[in-house]
Formats: sequence, C-alpha cells, structure tokens
Amino acid sequence: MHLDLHMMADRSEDDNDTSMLTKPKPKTKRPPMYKVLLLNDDFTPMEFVVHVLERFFGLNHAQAFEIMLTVHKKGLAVVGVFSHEIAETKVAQVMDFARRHQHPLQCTMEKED
Ligand code: TYC
Repeated sequence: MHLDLHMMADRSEDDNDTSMLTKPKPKTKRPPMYKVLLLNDDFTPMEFVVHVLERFFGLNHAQAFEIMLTVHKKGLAVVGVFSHEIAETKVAQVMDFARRHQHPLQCTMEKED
C-alpha cells in the first residue's frame, strides 16, 4: 500500500531540508560607535590639551599626558569611542572650551568600522 511513504520524489517538496534553510537572524543591530579624534596644531599649549583630556574624557594625568604626546608626535589620536550622541557632546564641549580660551585645538568624530 504505502510503499513510498519516506521517499522524496522531488526536491521542491523538501521544505524541511535544513541545509537549504537560512536561519532567521534576530535583527538586534548594535548602534554604530564613533571615534573622537584630537588633532595636533602648533599653538595650543600642551598643558591645555592635558587639561581637556582630564576634564572631558575622564583620564588621569598620566593617561592624559600620554595621549597629548601621541597627538603631538603623530598628528592625531583617538581619545575615546562613544555613541553618536555622546561623541557629539564631547566634540562640542572641547571645541567650545578651546574657542573660549582662544586656542585653535580641533576635535572631530568619525564612525567606527
Ligand atoms: N603641538 C602642540 C605644542 O607643541 C601641543 C598639542 C598637542 C596641540 C596636542 C594640540 O591636540 C594637540 N604646543
């Protein structure tokens, strides 16, 4: 009677072939993160940059001095990685503080890969 009960007559009928199924991906994408960069210039005093790094990025004096020196020698450095909103706030705080003290210090952000 039911001799072909387990026979797959045709591939199109095999709708349970795990090798052909793509796992539905839980679509919980993490938000992109942003690098905050500090740029070197010839005029902003080193001590001012150290102060900025302590004040706005929560670094201790040794960490702040080290990053300031990296910027001074290499031209720029990443000083932190944050959400878009936090990164924007940090950049605005640094740029405003530098402007108020009449230093040309530049701080920018860029999307992380
Ligand atoms: N190059 C500056 C100087 O020699 C120091 C400096 C460091 C400036 C880091 C900006 O982001 C900076 N006074």
